Amino acid sequence: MPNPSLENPLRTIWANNGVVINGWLHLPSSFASEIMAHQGWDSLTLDTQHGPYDFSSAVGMIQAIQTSPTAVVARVAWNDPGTIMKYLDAGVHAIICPMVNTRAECEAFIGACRYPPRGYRSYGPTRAALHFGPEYATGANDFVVTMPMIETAQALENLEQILDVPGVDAIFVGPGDLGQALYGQAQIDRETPGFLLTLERIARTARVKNIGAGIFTNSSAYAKKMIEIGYNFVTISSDARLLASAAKQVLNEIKNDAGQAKSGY
Ligand code: 3PY
Ligand code: MG
Repeated sequence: MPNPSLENPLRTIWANNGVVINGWLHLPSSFASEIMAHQGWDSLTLDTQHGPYDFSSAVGMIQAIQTSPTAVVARVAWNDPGTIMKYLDAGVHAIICPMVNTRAECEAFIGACRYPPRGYRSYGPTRAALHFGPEYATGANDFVVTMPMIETAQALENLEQILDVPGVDAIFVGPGDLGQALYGQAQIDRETPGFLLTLERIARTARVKNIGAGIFTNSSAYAKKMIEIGYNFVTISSDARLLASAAKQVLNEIKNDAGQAKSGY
């Protein structure tokens, strides 16, 4: 489904004060990604940091998602310009970058996503220009959405400086790593009151600066709570978890059992 208008659905939803509902992909399968893409998610994120797949599988997943109108996001494995640029050239709409802790790290991330003079992205939009059309390179700086992750104690300390880097479109909170840093234990959908206040403060700080706020959750109930406290990009669960929980549910029903689904993270 080529998109010659170079309209990024994330920007359109945010411009209309909406919330992006994002799915998360851990299964190294273009068919699984294609199935997810046709369920109505606004965007799907390839978690290339923790998903067990390589770049060529990821390209197949991007192609499969782009048989639908769903936007594609890559969560890169690290703040590495070469990898960020490869995913952009492969045709993703947005990059989520883990572990951005300082203003300088954020500047390096944003610069990798923008062509000169706004950054230092190297020219070569192989698949991106095929999919989005020949005007891709001229429009890319305004098209690509950048999302540095806030998921360490240092990033919390430097929140204002990170948010003030020109070109940051939204931050993305990693509650697992942030909980590990603050409480010594990773936990998604944490209800600790102090943690909820921290999440609220992060969203408020971003929204005051007209920057989006994203977060990972494991349930629609927690995602709704995050929307209420100001998040406008919510991830819910993952393809692996959804598969495991649906399989476990039918097995529990037929066996009259109450076993818990197992899916790893
Ligand atoms: C985290 O929770 O730390 C993430 O990176 C998102 O799952
Ligand atoms: Mg993390």
